Amino acid sequence: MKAYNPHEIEPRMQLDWEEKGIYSIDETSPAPRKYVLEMLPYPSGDIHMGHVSNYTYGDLVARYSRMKGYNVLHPMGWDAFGLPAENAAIKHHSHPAVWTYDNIDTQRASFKVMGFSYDWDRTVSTCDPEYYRWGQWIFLEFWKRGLVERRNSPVNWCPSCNTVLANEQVIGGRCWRCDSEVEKRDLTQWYFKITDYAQELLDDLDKLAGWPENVKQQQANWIGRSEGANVDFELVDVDGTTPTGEMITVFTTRADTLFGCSFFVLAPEYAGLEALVAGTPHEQEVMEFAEAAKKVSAVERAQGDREKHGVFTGRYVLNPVNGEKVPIWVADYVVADYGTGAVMAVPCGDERDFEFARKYELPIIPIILGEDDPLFEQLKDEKARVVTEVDWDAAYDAQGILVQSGEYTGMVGGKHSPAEEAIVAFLEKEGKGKRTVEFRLRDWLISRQRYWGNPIPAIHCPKCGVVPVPEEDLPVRLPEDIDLAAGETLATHESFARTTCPQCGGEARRETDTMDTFTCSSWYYMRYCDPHNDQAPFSKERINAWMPVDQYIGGIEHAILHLLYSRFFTKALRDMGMLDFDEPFTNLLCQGMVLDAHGEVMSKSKGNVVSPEEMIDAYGADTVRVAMLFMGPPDKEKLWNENGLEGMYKFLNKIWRQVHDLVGKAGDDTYYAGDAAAVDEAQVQAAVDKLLRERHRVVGKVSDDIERNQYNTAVAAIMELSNATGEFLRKTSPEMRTDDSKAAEVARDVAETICKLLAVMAPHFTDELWREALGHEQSIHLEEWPEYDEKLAVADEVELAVQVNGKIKAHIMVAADAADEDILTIAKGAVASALEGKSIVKEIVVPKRLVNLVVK
Ligand code: ANZ
Ligand code: ZN
Repeated sequence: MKAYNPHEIEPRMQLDWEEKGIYSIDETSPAPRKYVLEMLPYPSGDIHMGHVSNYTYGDLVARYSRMKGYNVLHPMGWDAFGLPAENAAIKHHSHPAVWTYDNIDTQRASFKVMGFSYDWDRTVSTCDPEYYRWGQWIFLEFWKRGLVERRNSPVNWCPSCNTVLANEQVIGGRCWRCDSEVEKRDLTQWYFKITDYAQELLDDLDKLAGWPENVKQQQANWIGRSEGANVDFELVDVDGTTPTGEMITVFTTRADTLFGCSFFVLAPEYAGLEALVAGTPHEQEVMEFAEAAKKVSAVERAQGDREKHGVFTGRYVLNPVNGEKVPIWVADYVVADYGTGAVMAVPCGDERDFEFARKYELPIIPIILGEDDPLFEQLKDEKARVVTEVDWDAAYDAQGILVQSGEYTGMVGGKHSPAEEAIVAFLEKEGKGKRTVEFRLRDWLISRQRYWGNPIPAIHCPKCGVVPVPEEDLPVRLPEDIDLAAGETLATHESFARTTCPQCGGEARRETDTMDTFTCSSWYYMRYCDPHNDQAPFSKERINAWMPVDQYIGGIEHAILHLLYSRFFTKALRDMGMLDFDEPFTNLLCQGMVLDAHGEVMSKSKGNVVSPEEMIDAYGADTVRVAMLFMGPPDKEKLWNENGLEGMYKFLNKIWRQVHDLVGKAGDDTYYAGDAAAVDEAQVQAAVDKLLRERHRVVGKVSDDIERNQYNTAVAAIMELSNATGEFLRKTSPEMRTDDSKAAEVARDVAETICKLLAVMAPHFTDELWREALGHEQSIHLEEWPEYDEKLAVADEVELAVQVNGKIKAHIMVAADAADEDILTIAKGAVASALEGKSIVKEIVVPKRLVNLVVK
C-alpha cells in the first residue's frame, strides 16, 4: 500500500475535476434544483480561517446535495468595490483595480487549493462593468418607481473614510469599517426608500422558519415597529401665561401616563427650537447646549446607561388631559429623527425620564403602580393629585393600575392597555391626538463620496435639474485615469464630471457620488442565476428556476446590514415584476467565529492569526477541512487548536489504511494479526453483523446531522464507523474480505460507504481512494449518497435481569448478539451502587436471560 500523500493527490484531483468540468451546471438537467450559497468574500488578499470555515461548510452542503441527486448551483464571486482598495492604491501609487484584481487572483487560487466545488464560469466581481452596469439599471428602475430620493438631512459622516455612512453602518456611534467616531453633517444625499417596505420586512420574518431566531430578532428590533399615538401639547407664550394656539406634537406609546407628565423634552436638532428661545434670556445657553449635544449619535442616545444632559428652555406647553403647565427642556437623550423629535416625559414610568428627573430635580409623580407597591392602598381610588414625589430608585415600566389620573384612575395601564386605549380615544375625540405607528427603520442612505464604487447614473443640469442617465448610455464607467494619491476624486476629474444633459443637450455635470457597496451585494446572488445575460440583470425564468437560495451561509455580522438590504431588493424587484418570490434566502446558517486557542479573536495586531496556507502546506487541504468541521457546531464559536489538525491527519491516514485493508489491498499494513487457519466462524459472523449494523446506523446519523447542519457530530459518527471497521479488520483475514463471502460483500460496501460519507468533507482524499484503492473509473463526486436501512441499523435487543447475590437489582436492554464482556460492563454500571465497597467474586451471564454477580 502506498502512503497517503495529500500534496501529490490534491493538485492532481483539482486539475482532473476542472478538466472534466464536474462542477459546472447543466441548466437543462431535469433534476430538482438546489441553490447553495456562501456570502461572497471581500477580496482582501490572503484567505483567513473565517473563509476556510464558511466555505468548507458551504462546500459540504453543495457536495451533499449533489450526491442526493440535486442539480446544484454553487457559485462564488467577489464583493470587489470598497475603501481598502482605494486606500491601498493611494499608499502604493497604483490603481484600485490593480489591487482588487490581484487579490481576487490570489483568493481564487486559494479556494481552488481548498478544493471547493464552484462553477467558476458563474463568477461575478461586483467591480466588473458587466455587473455594475445592471446595478445602475436597477437604480434607474427604482428611481422610476419612486424608491430613490435625494434629500438634505443630517447624515453620519466618517471623518477618516471621508464619506457618509448609512445608519446601519454606525455601530455604537462609530464607523463600522474604521471605528472612528462618526459626526453629523447636513448634506444632500441619495436614499433608497427601504421604509416603504418596513411593514412587509417585519411581517415576512415569520415566513423565515429556516433562519436563526436571533437574526430575526435583530432585524425586528432594527425595523422597530411601535404602536402609539401622536399627542398635541399647546405652546404657552414667552411670558408663560397665555396659550398660543401653536401645537408641539409628541409620539408616545404610553398615552396612559399623560397624568404623570412632569416635563417635556426636545431633541437638540428640533426644528422649532431656535424660534422657541429667540430673544429670551435662555437663548444663549440653550443654543450652545444644542450645538454640543448634536454630536451625540442616535445610537448613543438610545443607550439607556449613558449620563443624560439637558437645559430648561424657559418655555411651557399645556398637558392636553389636565391643562397643566409643563416646562420644556432640551436634552441629549431624545433622537431627532424618531417620532416627532419631542417627548412627553413621565419619570415614574420611563427609566430615561426618571434618571433625568433625578439629576435635574424635576417632579416624579406616581400615576401607575403595581398592586404590591406600598403606595397602592393609599392611592388606589385617588383621582386628584395628592402625592408628587416617590422614594423609588427606578421607574415603574410594567403594567399596573392608574392612580391620581382623574376618571382613568383604577384602570389597567401599560403598553397596549385599556387605559392607553381610553385616553387615546379621548384625545382623538377632542382633536388633540391621533393613533399612529412609528418605525425605527430609516431610509437607506446609499451615496458615498468615494471613487471605487458603482457610479450613480444621474446628471445635474442647470436647466432640467437632476436627470437620469438614459438606459442606453449604461454603464456609466469609472474613469481609469485617476490619480487618487494626488487627491483626485470623481468630482475633480473633469473629463468624467463634464457631460451634456440628456434632456436639453446643454452643458451639465455628472453625479460624482458612487453607491454604497452594500447595493452591489444586495443582488449578486440573483446575477449568479444568469451571469452572462447582456439584455437584463437576469431573466425571470432563470431566477425563478433557481431562487430563493435554499441554504445561505455567512457571518453573523451581516444579521442586519446585508440581509435586510437583500430582502428589500428582493421585494422591490418583485414589485417591478422581475421575479416571483418574496424572500431571497430560505435557510440561513450564521457561522460562529474561529478564535485562537485561548478564545481570542484572531487579528494581525495581536499576532495570533493562524494562516490557512501554512496548515495546508503541512497537512493538505482535506485535513484542514475535516479538522475545521470537527471543531464544533458551525453556528458556535470555535477555538482553533493545532493538535486537532495533527489528530485529523492521523485519522485520515487510518481511513486510508482501513479502506485499502477492507478490499485486501493493505499488504503488510493489514490490521489482521490472527491465524487464518484457526478462524472461529461464529466470531467472524458476529463481526460482520456488527459492522453492517454500524454502517447503516452511521449513514443514518451522518445524513441526519448534515441535514441539521451538525457537521461536527457527522465527523464523529464516521469515526465510530472507523472504530467498528478496525474491530472487524482485526478479526477477519484479507482473504475473507476478497472472496465471495458475506464478509467480503460487507467489507467492500463499508469501504465505499466510508469514502462516500467523507467525500463531502475530504474531496481529494476520497476521490483518490475511490479510484485507486476501490478501482472505479469515474470520480466519487458523481456518485450518489449511500442509502441506509433503519431496520438494519438496530440490533435486536433483549432484556436481561441483573442480580447481585441472586437478588434482582435492575433490568438492562442489550443487543441480542452482544458479547459477554459488553453485557457485563452494562450490567455493572446498572447496579453500581449495590457493588460499592464490595468485590466481585463471580460473574455469570445466562444468554438472553440474566446476569448474576456474586460479591463479597
Ligand atoms: C411617554 C412615556 C411614558 C413613554 C412611559 C414611555 C414610557 P418605542 O417603544 O421605542 O417606540 N420617545 C418618543 N420619541 C422619542 C425620541 N425622538 N427620542 C427618544 N425617545 C422618544 O419608544 C416610544 C417611547 O419613546 C415614547 O413613549 C416616548 O416616551 C419615547 F412611561 O412617551 B414615551
Ligand atoms: Zn438639461
